[in-house]
Amino acid sequence: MVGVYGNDFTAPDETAPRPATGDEPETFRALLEGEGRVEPRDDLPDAYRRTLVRQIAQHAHSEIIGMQPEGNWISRAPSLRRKAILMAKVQDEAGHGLYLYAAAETLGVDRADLLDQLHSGRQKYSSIFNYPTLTWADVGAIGWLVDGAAIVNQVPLCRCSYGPYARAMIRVCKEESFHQRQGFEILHTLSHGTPAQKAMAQDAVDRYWWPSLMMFGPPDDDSPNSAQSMAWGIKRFSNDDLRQRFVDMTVPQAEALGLTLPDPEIRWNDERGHYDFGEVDFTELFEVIKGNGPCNAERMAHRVRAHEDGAWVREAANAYADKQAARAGADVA
Ligand code: FAQ
Repeated sequence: MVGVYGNDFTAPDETAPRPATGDEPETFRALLEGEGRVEPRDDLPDAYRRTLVRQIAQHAHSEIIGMQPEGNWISRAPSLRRKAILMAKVQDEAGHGLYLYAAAETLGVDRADLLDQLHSGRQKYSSIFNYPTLTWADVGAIGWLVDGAAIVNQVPLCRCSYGPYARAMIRVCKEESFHQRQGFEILHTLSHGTPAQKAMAQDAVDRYWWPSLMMFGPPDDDSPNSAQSMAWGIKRFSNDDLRQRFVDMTVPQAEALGLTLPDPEIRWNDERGHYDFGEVDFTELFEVIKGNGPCNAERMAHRVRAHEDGAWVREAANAYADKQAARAGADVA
């Protein structure tokens, strides 16, 4: 599929029949085998539902926590134009979180419970948002690399077997595509500016490159969920395949920016038809996931505080909804 995002995600194993996965309703298996969409009304195996809730909730939490690193720069953006664009981008991330919570709710869970699980550390969010944004160039690096990685990961999710998740991803990917270009444009401006601006851009890329590769998750051999999620058509490509895809897409873009990637082992491999690249330090990923990244505590404290500060809004919205329902009831009577 060459999509509107310019990404070609066709792979030889794409149409291979998916393995049957044990005790599943016949209708569910038939849907998967026919590349149909599974909808909330369908008879879903409980394990499929739980896997989707886990992934969609983690994805939603990532979008919401992901507002923090860039939100940190809204008041310090270098021009009104940059500020307006950044505010729109951060607002888009909030919107993505909301579509995703809504998609998770179609699986019978409650958004408030998902947030409780995030706040108590029982559900995860993406490791990438535990790194600090030290300079304005970091906003460019996040747009280019983090949104770039998100697009590579999420375009295949537009064809996820679960309908509400797949449909939510279509708009999310269109917006991420704009985000990626704005990050590229920030870095392009800096790398063609003064030597100090170019150095700032290079430093941001040096710090964000390896954590961006970690966004795709552990290596395939060490990914407990991948095989089942691929068999169910939730994930269409493995973590390592997507990581490679991201490297292949990004290396020429770095050249266009006039910036280098902090990996001396990157080189084109004619035989493989891909770029080779150095080893990712997955112990860092596991440490960050465990809560030991540079900003985990700060991100969670800010999120919990924002949630508590917003309690009055939720109470007011509930009171209003109750009043409307009571009025509607009275009208019917
Ligand atoms: N960070 O067996 P696998 C964005 C966990 S959105 C933290 O391979 P799976 C937009 C994983 O949950 C970014 N945890 O797991 C934006 C699992 O733990 P569990 C978020 C990670 O699910 C841009 C365990 O490790 N995107 O950036 C990470 O098959 C800019 C074992 O891993 C999504 O969530 C990690 N990097 O594959 C916003 C996309 N990697 O649950 C603001 C949807 C792995 O068993 C600004 N999600 N873990 O306890 C996915 O595609 C998948 O869930 C993966 C992980 C690929 C992330």
